[in-house]
Amino acid sequence: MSRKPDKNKEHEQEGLFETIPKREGRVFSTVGAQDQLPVTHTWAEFPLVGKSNVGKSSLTNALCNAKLARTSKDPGRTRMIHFYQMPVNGGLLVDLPGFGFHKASKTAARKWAPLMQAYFRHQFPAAVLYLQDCRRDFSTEDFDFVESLRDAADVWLILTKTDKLNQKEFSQREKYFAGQPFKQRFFVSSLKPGKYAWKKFTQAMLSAVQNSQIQPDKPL
Ligand SMILES: Nc1nc2c(ncn2[C@@H]2O[C@H](COP(=O)(O)OP(=O)(O)O)[C@@H](O)[C@H]2O)c(=O)[nH]1
Ligand SMILES: [Mg+2]
Repeated sequence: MSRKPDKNKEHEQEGLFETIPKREGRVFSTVGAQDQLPVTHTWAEFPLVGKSNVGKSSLTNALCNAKLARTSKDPGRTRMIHFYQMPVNGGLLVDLPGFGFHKASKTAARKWAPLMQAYFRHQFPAAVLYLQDCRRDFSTEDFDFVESLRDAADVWLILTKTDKLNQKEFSQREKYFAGQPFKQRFFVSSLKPGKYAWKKFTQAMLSAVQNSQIQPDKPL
């Protein structure tokens, strides 16, 4: 009797770090003001954007194979822009301050917003990683924010905390997000790197890093 292949099991069989070498990333720089933004022309840069607590720091750590970014149950802890060097040549992750629902004071929030705007004015991301908890629907606030990001770069939808879904919920959420306007969409879990669409996601990042290093003006 032949058994139907189990979709989630297939994902499980994907190697843990087939695409990202099992070396550790490292801190590249930490920036608290606009004039401290680093010059990164020779790097492919991936800013992580999303609400506080969505899993930006956890994803950074999972992609860097190291505990570099502070994760927290207390939303709104990241007040600076943190640049991390991925364990692949030329890839940078950028942990941006989370937006919305933070407990910090209004004054502090006003101070971070210009820093985020300055980031998108000065840097040229290979792709913006827009993180969304896979259990949550999009709000108008999310859509407005995504639309404003599209001017800066390609926006990839990264669905976090996929490990929280059972198989039935997983297919429901797949359907929901398939109806949303994103060219690239990946279900991931930072607790279980290697599962779900981890491999596709890391491969897409590696391709983007390689493409950004091809300089067409340069004679071969
Ligand atoms: N189950 C599960 N929890 C996660 C995952 N990613 C992050 N978390 C948890 O969500 C909380 C917020 O994560 P954090 O990375 O600090 O979010 P940030 O505010 O966007 O940087 C922490 O308690 C994490 O342990 C995931 O993939 N699966
Ligand atoms: Mg964080």
